[in-house]
Amino acid sequence: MSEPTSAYKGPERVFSGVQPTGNLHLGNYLGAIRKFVNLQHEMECIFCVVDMHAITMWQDPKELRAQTLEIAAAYVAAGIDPEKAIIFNQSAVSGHAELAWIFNCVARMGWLNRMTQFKDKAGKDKERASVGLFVYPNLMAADILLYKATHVPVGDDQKQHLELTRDIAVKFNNEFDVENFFPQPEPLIKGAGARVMSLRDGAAKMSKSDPSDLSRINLTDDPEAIAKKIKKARTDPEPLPETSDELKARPEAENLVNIYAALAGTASEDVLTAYAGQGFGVFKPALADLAVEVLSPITAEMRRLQGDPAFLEKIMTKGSERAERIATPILRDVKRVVGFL
Ligand code: AQP
Repeated sequence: MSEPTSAYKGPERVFSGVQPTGNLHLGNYLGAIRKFVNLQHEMECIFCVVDMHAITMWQDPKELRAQTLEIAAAYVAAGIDPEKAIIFNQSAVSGHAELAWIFNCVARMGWLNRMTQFKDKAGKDKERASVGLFVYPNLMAADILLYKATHVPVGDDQKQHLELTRDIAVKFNNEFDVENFFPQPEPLIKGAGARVMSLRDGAAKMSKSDPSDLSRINLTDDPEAIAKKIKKARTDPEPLPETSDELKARPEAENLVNIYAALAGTASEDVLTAYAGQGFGVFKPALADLAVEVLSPITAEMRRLQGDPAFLEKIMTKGSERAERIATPILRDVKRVVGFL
């Protein structure tokens, strides 16, 4: 486990979240949720369904509620033990919003102007984007630092936001002259699943909001859908090479090899050792079998849990009470440091 780089002496704690914006996919699973499952055995973990982040883009209220429960179901179905790790939804703990406001006053416009995700999501018409979408990274910093989390498992796309969180922590500590009050949280990004790309375009990340359902494997897909999407995945006519270096100019092929490696828990080199010289006619069915083997039990358990919303709501209520107990004294200290009466 990598160490947070500051001299922070508080307890080690993990925080991460997933937005309830629908179409939970293989990238969310390999880049984030699967890491959560492993980390719960190593340190105290807080896993959030970040519904306040979700509304930075329009969400239908009824769907938002259903999708919030879907993420909770995915967490538990993937193997997170709600008795051990804390599972809750962000809006249930008001400290997230309170600390985000303070960070809105710590972070600089110039820092946020550099955030590539805002540029991607706002698109060409930035004037029509919500203010919330612009200050999203400050809320993310608040999510993490409200619990003084030291480790944050995320996919590669969140690297820049994590750097901003660290900058906010440092600026707060320096400006208010409270050395090591906030830790500088360490991103946990590395690994074969850190950047799962679209099945239709090796240059774009697999994403919930991609209009093409063929671009992603959803955690709700049945085995037939998974096999069909992998069969239709864009590739090239060349057989698989012997080394990863030879895949560099073949992003779609590289993506499928990386997905196989991540699902199998092995290195891309090992996948190439097994499949070098084979074409996609052989590799794709093997990948589909593996994806079905790993994902089907999770999908089935998700469906079962979604049939019992009262159970999921109970987990979240208990989780939010546990989260609140950690956050309350930290937020009280923050307010004292800032000078609020
Ligand atoms: N393609 C990906 N590969 C690896 N990790 C990924 N993550 C997302 N996409 C990939 C990681 O999943 C976690 C939860 O993501 P999120 O729900 O907070 O939102 P996001 O990053 O905006 O994910 P999407 O699916 O791509 O949504 P849209 O389409 O709305 O942008 C994070 O840890 C993220 O890094």
